[in-house]
Amino acid sequence: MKKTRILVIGAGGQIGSELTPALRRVYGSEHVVASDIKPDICEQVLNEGPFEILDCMDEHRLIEVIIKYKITRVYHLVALLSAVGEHKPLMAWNINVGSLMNVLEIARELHLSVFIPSSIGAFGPSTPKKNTPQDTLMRPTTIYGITKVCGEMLGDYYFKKYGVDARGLRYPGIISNVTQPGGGTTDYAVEIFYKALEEGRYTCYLKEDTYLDMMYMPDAVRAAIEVMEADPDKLVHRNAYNVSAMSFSPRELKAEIQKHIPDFQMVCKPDPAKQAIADSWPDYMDDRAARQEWGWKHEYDLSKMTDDMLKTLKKRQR
Ligand code: AKB
Repeated sequence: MKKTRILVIGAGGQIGSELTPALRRVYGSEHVVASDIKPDICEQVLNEGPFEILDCMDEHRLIEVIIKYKITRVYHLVALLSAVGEHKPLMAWNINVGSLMNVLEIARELHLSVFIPSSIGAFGPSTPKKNTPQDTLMRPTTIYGITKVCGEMLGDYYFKKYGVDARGLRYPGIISNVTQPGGGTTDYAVEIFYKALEEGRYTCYLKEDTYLDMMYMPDAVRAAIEVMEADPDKLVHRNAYNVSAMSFSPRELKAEIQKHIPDFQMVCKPDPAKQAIADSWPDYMDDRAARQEWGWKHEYDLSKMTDDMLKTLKKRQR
């Protein structure tokens, strides 16, 4: 069997910073090439295996890197997130869809498998909000969401038409303690931990009763590896599995943090643009397809995630 050699595009981003080291532990450091448009990224990613500066819009450079390292699988993690995308729609389209098209075209020619991350952002206000089904109405109202639906469909198209082994997940908001996200609607659930420890207070840009699906990074990383390793014969919904772990509101997250930091205070000053995006997304998804088709199982709930986030960030502050 051909050895798996992986290229991570966007290795310096929120997911890439933790997925790249995890992939290196599974497949061997020399078989996982990290790439990003800039070299000022997390040191572990930069130093513990091959790294290439790569602008994924540059298809010639993409081919060069793929051939140089005999790549067989690409993790395409580059994206402009939901809130920032609303200010830069053309850029969001070009980055989120244009770069994916480059990857899929090369995958078609060189027989690569591709991981395509989708998001709860692919859903819209007409989607059922609670227990959002795997197959349902998808009419997103953000440019980010439109690019995510498009990415899901491109994955299906390249699989059906050309046999490209493209697979993907609909990620909830991801909570992590290595690289902070930027420009997303769910970012509050990360910022709040830093502010709780640094200042003991946080001003939240969403209403306190806004429910959103969330996931802790160790689960997000494991899901990305497991779906790509899953038995292809068992996959029905290849390109966009709902994956859930926990759903909470800012009020519930505040209460959980207060169990560790009793003086922690939070006020909510909703930002109308971000609130409108959050209101158009599900409260929580039904992820039975992922559980049945490839054995998805989350490990972190709200209390386990909060405990680990605070412990890890506190250790790093010392
Ligand atoms: C965002 O908020 O834009 C992202 C996402 C849910 O896809 N974190």
